[in-house]
Amino acid sequence: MDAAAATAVRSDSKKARIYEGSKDPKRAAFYEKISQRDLAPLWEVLKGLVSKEPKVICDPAIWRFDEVKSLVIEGGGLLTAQEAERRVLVLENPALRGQSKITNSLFAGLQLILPGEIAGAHRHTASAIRLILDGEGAYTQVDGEKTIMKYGDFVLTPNWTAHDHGNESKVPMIWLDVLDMPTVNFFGTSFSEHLDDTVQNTARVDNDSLWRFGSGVLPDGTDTSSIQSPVINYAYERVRPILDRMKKTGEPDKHHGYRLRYANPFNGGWSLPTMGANLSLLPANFKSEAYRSTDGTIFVCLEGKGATKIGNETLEWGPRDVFVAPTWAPYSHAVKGGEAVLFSISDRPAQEALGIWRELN
Ligand code: GTQ
Repeated sequence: MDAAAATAVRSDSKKARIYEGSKDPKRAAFYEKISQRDLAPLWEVLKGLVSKEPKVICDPAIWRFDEVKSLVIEGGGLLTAQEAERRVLVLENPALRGQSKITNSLFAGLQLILPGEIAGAHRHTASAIRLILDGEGAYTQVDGEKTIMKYGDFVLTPNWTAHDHGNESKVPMIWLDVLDMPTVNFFGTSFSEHLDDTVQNTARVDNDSLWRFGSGVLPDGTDTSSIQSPVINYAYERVRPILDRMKKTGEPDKHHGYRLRYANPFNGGWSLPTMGANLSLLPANFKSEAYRSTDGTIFVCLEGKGATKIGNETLEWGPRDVFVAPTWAPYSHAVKGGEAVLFSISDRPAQEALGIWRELN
């Protein structure tokens, strides 16, 4: 196409009208002219691009388990896990409907596996975590390691690991999936593939990785260079008592209570490079001081009851409820009655790796 033809095509397109609204006719004409060459005036948009403080499209929101469980189960009557590949109801941030995002960088959903069902093996560049919320006894297999999942377990399927799920128990199982898909897609780096066998050839015994790497030792020959944790299931029954030990021996942090971090045992870093998770014990009637950070955070209540004020909104939560605090929104928790346990996850490791994470306390 010669230059004149290209200009003609472009002047037909909507792009040419972007800055038509400029009040100054000379500027408007200039914008129109440069638009023909796919150019635009930075000065019209600079304040939005380099804002004084984070400006994100993301609302505080809560999904109360008791209200959504019946809908998750109802979805189970519409199609099989196999048909769906992953039968998940997406937790869509109300400000980001239709984008499959709970925050700007993360996806979350509630996955259902009915007794006898299998969600076949696949792998993708997006990393996933599961937090088990309802039922007991279904498994996830990750690169040949099978783990049976129970309430509160934190299960990893890191980037490009083969994974499938199956339910050999007698009850439906529901868990929270959190994936970094929006992050991976932001970079345009999504790859995936289906794997032939629906069930992987399990070469390793159940919870092999926790046994190998969860006791402060390293078997000879272990390659410890991985930036993703080798532990597939941080079992709640092993992690939860650590919070009680912290409570017996120290004071709660004014923002986060007694909090631990799910770590990569090879290097003490986060369990995944794109998503970081914590578990907090908030003592009875604890009121946290307001806190804000640049990582929009997904919380899940595992025990107890309370309310979290996020900006001007207060969200009341109880066990299995999922709620989200947007980037840089100040939040504070108030426990109602006995102690509460909150799981949380965000994109903090990714922001830290890029040197852009900030907090204010
Ligand atoms: O279990 O592999 O919620 O691939 C979304 C995409 C779960 C999974 C989701 C997935 C999975």
